[in-house]
Amino acid sequence: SIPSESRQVWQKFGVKEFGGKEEFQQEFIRHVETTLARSMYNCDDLAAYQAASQAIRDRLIVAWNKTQQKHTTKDRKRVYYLSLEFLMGRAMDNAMLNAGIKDITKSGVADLGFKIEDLLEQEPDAALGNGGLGRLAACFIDSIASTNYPGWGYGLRYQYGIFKQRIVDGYQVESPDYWLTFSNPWEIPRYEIQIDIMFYGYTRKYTNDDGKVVHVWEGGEQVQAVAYDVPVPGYGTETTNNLRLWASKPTREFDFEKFNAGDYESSVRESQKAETISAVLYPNDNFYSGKELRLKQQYFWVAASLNDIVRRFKKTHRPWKEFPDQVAIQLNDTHPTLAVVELQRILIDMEGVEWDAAWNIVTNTFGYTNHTVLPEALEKWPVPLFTNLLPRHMEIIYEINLFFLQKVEKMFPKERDLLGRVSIIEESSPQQVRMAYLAIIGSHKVNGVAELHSELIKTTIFKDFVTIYGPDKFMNVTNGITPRRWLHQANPKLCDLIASKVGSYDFLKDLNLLKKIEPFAHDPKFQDEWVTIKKFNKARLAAHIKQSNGYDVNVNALFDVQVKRIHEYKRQQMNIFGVIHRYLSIKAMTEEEKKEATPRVCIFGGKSAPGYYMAKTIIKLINAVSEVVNADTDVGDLLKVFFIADYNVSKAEIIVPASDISQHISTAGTEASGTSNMKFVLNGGLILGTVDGANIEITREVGENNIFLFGHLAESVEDLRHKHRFSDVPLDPNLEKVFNAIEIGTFGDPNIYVSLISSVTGSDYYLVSDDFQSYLDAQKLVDQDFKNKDTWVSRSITAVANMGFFSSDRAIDEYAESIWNIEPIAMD
Ligand code: 6GP
Repeated sequence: SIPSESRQVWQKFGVKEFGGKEEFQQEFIRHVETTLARSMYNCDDLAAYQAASQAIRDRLIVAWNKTQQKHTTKDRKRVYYLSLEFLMGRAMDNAMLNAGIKDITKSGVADLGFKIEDLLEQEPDAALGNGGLGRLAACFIDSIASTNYPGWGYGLRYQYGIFKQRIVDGYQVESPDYWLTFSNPWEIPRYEIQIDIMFYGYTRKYTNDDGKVVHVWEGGEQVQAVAYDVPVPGYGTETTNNLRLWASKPTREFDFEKFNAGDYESSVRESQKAETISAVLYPNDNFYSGKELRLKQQYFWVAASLNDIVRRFKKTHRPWKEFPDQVAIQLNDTHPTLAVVELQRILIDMEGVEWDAAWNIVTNTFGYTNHTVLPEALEKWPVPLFTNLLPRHMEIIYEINLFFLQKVEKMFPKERDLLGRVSIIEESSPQQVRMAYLAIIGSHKVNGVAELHSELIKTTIFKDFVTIYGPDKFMNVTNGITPRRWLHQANPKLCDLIASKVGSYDFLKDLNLLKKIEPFAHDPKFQDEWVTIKKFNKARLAAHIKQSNGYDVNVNALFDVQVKRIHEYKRQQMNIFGVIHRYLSIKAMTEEEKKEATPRVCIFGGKSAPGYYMAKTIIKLINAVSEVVNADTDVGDLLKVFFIADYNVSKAEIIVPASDISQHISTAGTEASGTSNMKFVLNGGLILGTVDGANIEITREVGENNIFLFGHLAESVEDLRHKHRFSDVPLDPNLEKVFNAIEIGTFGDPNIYVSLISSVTGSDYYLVSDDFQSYLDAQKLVDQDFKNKDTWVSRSITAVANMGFFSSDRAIDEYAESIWNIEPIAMD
């Protein structure tokens, strides 16, 4: 380390965070002229964005360094959030807000001839996730930093994030998202942190001099993991945590032997193969596809992260049994479940810890969050593939399973079927490793993400495990969202209005303070301002629609929004069928009736997995309906339909604040929580939704008068499905009219929609027909209620006032207290 006399020199010149506007400008120009090697004569918006973000990044790094030093000296327990997805969106606006330098940077760049809005637009989204699960991880790390908890995220640095979506001839077309074209100012490459990761090979065992059986895994393919650190600034605190993303690279650039033998091509092939591991995000949401490369990604990331965590722990020279006092690891769904096995392997094979002691450490370290009950999303890896890729891990899984099943057998000696049901190995052909079971067995707590969902996992997919472990291992932590991005960043005007009543911006840290606006729900002046802001946000979205879809929309119409991944269970098909029903009704109206009707703009957005045929058909139908309806002069302003292409985080920031109504209409029991439902209500939109996921808790908080609920309840779903399978259930008559319209070619070639229609007329797994009438009734109520402007706005205000519970800060406090057992460390 540095000798003490030299430390003074270090301290004298230690980098300080820039304070005022002029210091920011100095830094900005320094980065333009040196980092970018440009000048005021060739500094365009892109260069200005890069220079500004470099200046802000420097500031974050200073705070990051202080935080990490503090956390290391305090030597307290940390949490590590393992997620294969972090759907971060843009970083610059958030960094300015959280660091409290928005005003100085805004006016700082203005003096230099730039508009901050133009610079923000230059940044590509960090789109390293598919949907809910990935965006939740992003909200969570924001909250961990903002509430001063010591915690890191660990993920993969994909070169290609979620694909970009274009609509061609009504169909989704995917193109790659190479988001790293220009260097990424928000990451710090740590080329010195390189970790060797092995795949394949074989295992052998021998007895050492002490008579102990030693297992070795050797002879496999090696790649290297390189760390990239992304600073995560907390809001209104200096705490700046770390998100460490791993990239793969070859251990050797190429094979010299082959090279010298003239086989240049195959000598570089190996290096290309290694880089492939972290190259691309799998574009599936709520769906498991058993690709070997995906399992490789999982192990690569888990092994690198654990190596890092273990190395950090070893520096403290504590005994192994204290590992869970220093380290909590949260598994974001089953994707990181191999971490359970890897930690056991490190302890028993590398560190010589006894099996039982090691297993105790492992189970006290991990917590597992489940995000779905959909059967097609549950990960199961074929044993042959697994054994080939990770032979030693497979052996350890067999052992874990053996000990577990022995325990179960002892507890329930008479229940022979139970063993087969709870075994980690499914006895199919080929056998499969059930990752969720492994995650449960390897963790001390298992949680769902909303009350209903947490109940459902206990009574359905994980029922047997509740019998075995008792109910205390299973709990609920209802999801939340960060108010920094989803209120302040997305809706600064509403934020200012709220602050004028709350008396400060403290509600961005303590969202329960929103309650203070409730007394103004009927205050005409406050209502006026509220409405004006909603209109402004609608106009902002209208401008976007004009640019992307080429239409002018009436901002006085009711904006009805459904944006989320396209999935049959989320029922965008029901929404578009409802739109068709509305279109047919308008066509049948007299001029008098038309005057009474509420004008609507129906807005859709979302990506389909590239291989998901039914979801792609739904997108096509939405676009086909849009084309016909928008061109129909009979309809005029009464109905417009838009599909906004390439829905992502930064588009959500424009769309969410502009809704009057948003739809969260999954078949009851299928949407674990939903988080966009929270975002829309927080921004003053009301929900049209089913009794599912977090809609239920939102209803409880905002009051049932301030939400439009419809449809069958989760408890009836099984019976209804049964009826569809075993008897002839008549199709809903209104839906029948809709199908007739499609079938006679009203929206183009009807052949395209044959399978979509028969998914409903057949088994109707998602109960579209069963819920259709109730859906139309709820829509009718929405139309009527929207006409009454006064009550509508007071409901909107009341709903926002009661959204405090849905801050991700609250969710993180619950995890910290009941699962991680960690405490905040204040930065003074
Ligand atoms: C999603 C759930 O579908 C959504 O309801 C929830 O809000 C979100 O997770 C966050 O908890 N699940 C996924 O995106 C997924 O892929 C495996 O689960």
